[in-house]
Amino acid sequence: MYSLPRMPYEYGALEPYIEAQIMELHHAKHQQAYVNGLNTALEKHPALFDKPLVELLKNLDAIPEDIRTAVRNHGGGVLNHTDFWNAMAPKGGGLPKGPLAELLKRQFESFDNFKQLFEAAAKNRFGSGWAWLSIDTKGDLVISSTANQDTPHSIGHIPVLGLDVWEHAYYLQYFNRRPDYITAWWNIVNWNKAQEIIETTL
Ligand code: MN3
Repeated sequence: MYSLPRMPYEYGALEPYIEAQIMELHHAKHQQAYVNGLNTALEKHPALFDKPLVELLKNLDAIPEDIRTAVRNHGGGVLNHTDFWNAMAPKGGGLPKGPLAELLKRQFESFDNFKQLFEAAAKNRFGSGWAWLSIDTKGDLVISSTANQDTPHSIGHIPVLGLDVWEHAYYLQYFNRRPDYITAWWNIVNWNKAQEIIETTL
C-alpha cells in the first residue's frame, strides 16, 4: 500500500511565495487523495504493488485496462507531487550553477530564454496540468507541458523540474492570476535538486 510521502519542509517554509494553507491542503488533501485513489485501483491487481510506481507509469499499456486510467491519474498525481515538493526549497531561487547552468545555456541559448519558454509552457497549459523541464530519450533537456496528472515518465522522459499549474496550487493566494504564481515560483526553485537529477541521469 502507498502512504502519503513526507514533505521535505514545513508547510509555511515557502512563504511568502506559496502560503502554508495552500501547501497543507495540497499535501494533506490533494496528494492524499491521489494516494488513496492509487491504492484503490491497485487493490484490484495487488501484484502491481510490488513494482515501483515509476515503472507502472512508464508502461501504462502494460497496466490492466480496468485500472489503467486510475493508475495514470492517481499514480501520476502521487509521483508528480513528490517531484514538485522536491523541486522547491525554502532557500531556493537564484540562478542555477555549474553543469546545469551550462546545459540550460547550450540548449536554450540563455537562462532568460529558458525561463521565458518554461513560463510560456506553464501559462499556456489550458485547464489543469504541469510544465516540465525534462531529460528526453536522447539526453537533451526539453520543456514540455502535460495535462491532468500525466507525467513525462510516460513518454520516456525524466523530469528535472515540474511546476503544478492546477488551480488548487495557487488559487487561494493568487486567485485567477496564474502568471503571478509562475513569476513568484522562481524564488523557490530548488536548483540543487535539479542539478542532482542531471548528475545522476546524464
Ligand atoms: Mn497539485
